[in-house]
Amino acid sequence: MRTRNRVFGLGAALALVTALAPPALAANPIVTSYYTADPAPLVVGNTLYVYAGRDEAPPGDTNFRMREWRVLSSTDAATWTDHGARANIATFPWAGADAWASEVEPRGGKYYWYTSVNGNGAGWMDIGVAVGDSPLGPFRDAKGGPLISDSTPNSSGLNIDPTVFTDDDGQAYLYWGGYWGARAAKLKPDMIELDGPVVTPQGLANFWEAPWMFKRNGLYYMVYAANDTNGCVTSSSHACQRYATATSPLGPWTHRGVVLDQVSSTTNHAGVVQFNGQWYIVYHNADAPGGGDFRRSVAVDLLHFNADGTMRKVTQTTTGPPPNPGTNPGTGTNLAPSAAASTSYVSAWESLAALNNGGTPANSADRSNLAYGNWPERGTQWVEYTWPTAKSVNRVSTYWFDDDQGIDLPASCQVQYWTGSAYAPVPGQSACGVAGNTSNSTTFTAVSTTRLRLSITSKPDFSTGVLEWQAFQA
Ligand code: FUB
Repeated sequence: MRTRNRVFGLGAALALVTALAPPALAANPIVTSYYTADPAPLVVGNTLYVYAGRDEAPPGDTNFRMREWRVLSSTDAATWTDHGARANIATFPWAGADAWASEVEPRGGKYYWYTSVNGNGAGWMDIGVAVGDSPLGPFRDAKGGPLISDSTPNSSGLNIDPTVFTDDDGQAYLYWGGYWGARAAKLKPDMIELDGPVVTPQGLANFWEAPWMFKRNGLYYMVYAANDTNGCVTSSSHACQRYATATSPLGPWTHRGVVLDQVSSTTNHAGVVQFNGQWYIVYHNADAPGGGDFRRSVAVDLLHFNADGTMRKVTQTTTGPPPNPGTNPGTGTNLAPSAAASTSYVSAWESLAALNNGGTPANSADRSNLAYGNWPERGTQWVEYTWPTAKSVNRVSTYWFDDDQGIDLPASCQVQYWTGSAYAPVPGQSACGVAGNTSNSTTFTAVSTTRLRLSITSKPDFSTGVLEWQAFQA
């Protein structure tokens, strides 16, 4: 255990540790190396997360083969980092198959992952809840059994496709359903129990499955899959996305029309989110090479509203949306996710992956998205990003780690770059800030380099650490 002010006599062996960042992906579909379905977007800080199932059906199979839920993230809605599977059927010991559509809802610093999963009890699909302390987990079963099952009074004919919405007053609502049976219920503040009866929402015309709820300018919106041939699809084996609005969260709903036409897969499942001031629709299709109805792929496109609050029909693209890094200080095109991180030293129980995993710390002691620390080393240590090709960089942002034990805020820092033959301070750099509980931005004259280094000098008797280090494209 580390203790502040304790003197440690360990040597300062220099260890080079390299953690390869996950691959960055771009354009639609946003992943083509495997198949993804049923996307659910979530914005946390300056990061857009997408939670999605994985289609594992071999070519020609006509069943869903789905065993895990995966996470992708982006800081510009155009370039994606794959965080792999973060939950699977085994997350729910009472379940046995069918990792279908899911959605994550934050509350009280925790992240609740509502999933469609085939329980081992009577009936078919259930809704389970996993919980984690960060958007990337780790996630564990939050309830020990289904939140919704066929034995839930007034449940849907197919208990799938949860969407959870939390209103401004803190009341959370669960909507779900398939086989034309939309259902809704309030959730208790613990997010794992219903607070009152299951109701049948009114006005969701031609509802088939896949509800997604959000609020904009005081108006509630429900986007959902429909499969009628009355302006929706050419054949009822396909689906479009219709939407309805309401002035209260449980309706009644007023149908407004089709927002997303049928896609290249028979199923059509979407989520809507605002990120960096722009609205997006995240959905799936069958457009990846070798794709099909059971080999689907997630896509992202722009979503536009008219002045009266109605939505314009989405233009489905293969390019995806343009990069939207935002305009707030601390945002921009962050090149860190595409870099490999290395360091002079990392403590065995801490992680270099913290540097560029897209975490948005709540404070300098928040290690919910991992923390890099170099205890028991003192003096000057460094962390570094390496890119396979030269990048033009003119700003970094550093969120320092302070565990109130052996790791403290540094005494000073300096940003350096590889000139091709040596490390040199980046030219014209502004003060390298060492404040806690905030992002410290350092600007400099743009350099073109394959390696950017943050040299960190500790206070006497302390080591140093970093929660997130961003490097921005010039
Ligand atoms: O992915 C399995 C099921 O297909 C989902 O739960 C539905 O929404 C449909 O996309």
